[in-house]
Formats: sequence, C-alpha cells, structure tokens
Amino acid sequence: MNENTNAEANLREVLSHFIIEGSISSVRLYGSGHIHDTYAVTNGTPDSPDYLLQRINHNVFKNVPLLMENIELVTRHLRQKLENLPGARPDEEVLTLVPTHAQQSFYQDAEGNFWRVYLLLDGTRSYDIVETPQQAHEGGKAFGKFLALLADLDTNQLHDSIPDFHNVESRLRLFEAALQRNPKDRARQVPQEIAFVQQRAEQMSTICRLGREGRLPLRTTHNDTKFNNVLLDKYDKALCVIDLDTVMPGYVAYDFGDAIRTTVNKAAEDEKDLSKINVDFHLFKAFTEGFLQETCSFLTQEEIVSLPLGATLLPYIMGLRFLTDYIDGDHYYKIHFPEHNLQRARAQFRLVEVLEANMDLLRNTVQETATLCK
Ligand code: ADP
Ligand code: GN1
Ligand code: MG
Repeated sequence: MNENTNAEANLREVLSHFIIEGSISSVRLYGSGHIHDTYAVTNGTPDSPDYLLQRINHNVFKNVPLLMENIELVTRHLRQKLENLPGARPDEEVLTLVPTHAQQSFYQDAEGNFWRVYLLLDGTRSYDIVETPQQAHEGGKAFGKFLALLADLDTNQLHDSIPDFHNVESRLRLFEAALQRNPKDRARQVPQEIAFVQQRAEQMSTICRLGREGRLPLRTTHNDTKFNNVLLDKYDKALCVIDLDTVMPGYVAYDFGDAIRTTVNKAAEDEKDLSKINVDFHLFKAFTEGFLQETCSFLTQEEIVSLPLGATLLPYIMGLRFLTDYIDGDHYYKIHFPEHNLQRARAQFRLVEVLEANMDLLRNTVQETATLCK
C-alpha cells in the first residue's frame, strides 16, 4: 500500500464510526483553512449525501468536548429560529452535524485525535478573495443575520473555546512574552514590525476599554468572520455561515472588522507585494449595507460608531498573532514556507495602514448607511 492509500484507509476507518449513508467513493483534502484538516467525502450511492470530515486541531482548541457543546447549542438555536422564519431553508442555512454510532458529535481515535463530520453543502463555494459587490453584500447579510438570529442566545450558555481570543491587551502580552523568549532568535529580524505593533498598542485597545466601561454590550459573536467562512450558492447568494468553533461572547465590531479585513482587500491575506494591498470602497459599502440591513435595528449607536474601529483592529490583531507565531517558531498556524507567518503579518500591517489612511471615508459610509436603515 502506498502512503496515499494508507491515509485514505485511515480516513475511511474514522468515517466508519459515524452514521454515514450509502458508500463512500472518495475522500480528498479540501478548503484553505489555517487550523483544521478538512476532507470532502464523496458518496458513490445516488441520492445519498456527501460529507465534510474534519480533524479538529486540539493544539488550538484545548477542550474539544466543550467546543462541540457550543456547536451543538448554536446550530440547534439557529435551526429553531429558521424553522419559524417564512421562506427559510434550515437544512441549507445551518451546518448539520452527523452523529457517531455512539450518538456523539465527535469521535476520538486511539491516538487522541478528534474528528467530526458535517453534511457537505453541495453546489456551494467559499471565496478567499471577494470578486464582486454582490458577493460582498451577501456576505454582509449572512454575517449580520447570524448575529441577529443569535441575539437572544444567553451568552452564559457558551464556553470560551479560546479564552481572550480577540482581547488585544492579552494578545499584546503574549507578543511581549514571545519577544522575551525569542526561541529562534527571530526578533532582531523584525524591528520595524515590532515598532508598528508598539506604536498602535494604546489606540488599538479602545474597543477593550469601551467594553470594560460597559459602553459596548457583549453579544454572541462568530469571531472568525473571514469571508471564506460563509458559503455562497451557485448564484452567489449567501447560504450558510460555517466554521463555528469560535462562537463566543464578543463585541460586534470584531465580526464586522474581521469580515472587512478579508472583503475589501483584493490581494491575498499573505500577499508578498505590499503595493497590491488596497481597499476597494465598492466592496466596503456593499458589505456594510448588507450587514447593517440585518443588524441596525438592534445595534446601539456606540456599537455602530465602533464598527470602523473594528475594521483596523482586526487586521492589527491578525498581524500581531502571525508575528507572534513567527517569533515563537510557528506552532499555531499551518505554514507553507519558512517565513510564511512573517509575510502574513506584513500584509496585515499594510492593510491596517491603508484602512487608517481612509478612516474618515469608512466612518462616513457606516454612519450614512446606518442612518438610512434606522
Ligand atoms: P478551518 O477552520 O480550517 O478554516 P472550516 O470549517 O472553515 O475550517 O472549513 C474549511 C473549508 O471547507 C471552508 O472554507 C469551506 O470552503 C469548506 N466547508 C466547510 N464546511 C462545509 C460544508 N458543510 N459544506 C461545504 N463546504 C464546507
Ligand atoms: C484562522 O480557521 P481559519 O483559517 O478560518 C484563525 C482565525 C484567523 C484566521 C486568519 C481558531 O481561521 O482567528 O483570523 O486563521 N482561527 C483560529 O486567516 O485561530
Ligand atoms: Mg474556515
């Protein structure tokens, strides 16, 4: 048996623990996520569903049973809400977990790896780079509706799957600790990036401060609203928000900001040529309109004002996390070449600069859109 056949045999063995219909014809690596190993499972039996198998990264998610409880809770809540919404299609608009024969939502193998299976939503795709204002608008609606549907879920029922995930003050402390440890002696290669982080540390803590002062409410937020975490159908209509691992209490500016980070920049997240990193305002406006259409009825004025701050904060946090991982020796994100995390950090910091230079335009667009839909 060659290596590939061996790997596929292992994956089929894992799948045998789940309640799978029909017979599987192939299992292949899928998607471009930085955290889990994801496989598309094709069914050879007509009218039987395809599946999506994931090996959950338990270096990142330290308590997988609690993580899966969150996902069960959130998908159940979303499904119930959609079942009562005229015209909604709960089976396509919410992820469906496939249980194991032991009626669990995950399976742990003999080596300690955790696995889960979702129904694969056929005929959908996710975009690493947004191409049209329609896609941006649909993404805005999808992430906005996600917040709206979860607005009545008591945040106390959710576990923190990664504590302090978007807490920039905590991320800055982890960064300083990595600089002190400096295990690969990489800190001296990146003085400009270190200065970039430190110059903005205070200003980037605004959302944290407003939250502490009780001026921004904690809501159930997604916290990983990268544009490729929404599936669009073949007509580019948004269908389903995916990647629910980080659904936790958070501020709405986090979800808006992370989505803007990955919507308005037509260059890759890890673009090497920094001159290609830009902000497309048509995409910004289209996303903002879709997002506020779904959320402006319940967002407070202070939350609306916080949205453009989120748009610079999230690329800053991502750059900071990529740089921390680079200095630390690349333990967190999957990398595809040695300086990948550094290249990602530089691209994100450039995006922060471009967004900062256009802050007035972002603020005006958010404010005008909110006024129109109130
Ligand atoms: P990661 O945390 O590694 O990003 P995701 O859960 O986002 O993992 O899945 C990776 C990719 O797999 C997604 O970007 C999307 O393209 C695809 N995907 C995930 N879930 C489904 C699904 N239920 N149906 C179809 N495609 C999916
Ligand atoms: C990771 O899993 P994925 O690729 O959707 C990361 C996000 C980052 C993103 C950067 C749990 O998301 O926080 O924004 O990479 N997820 C986790 O691309 O750390
Ligand atoms: Mg993802």
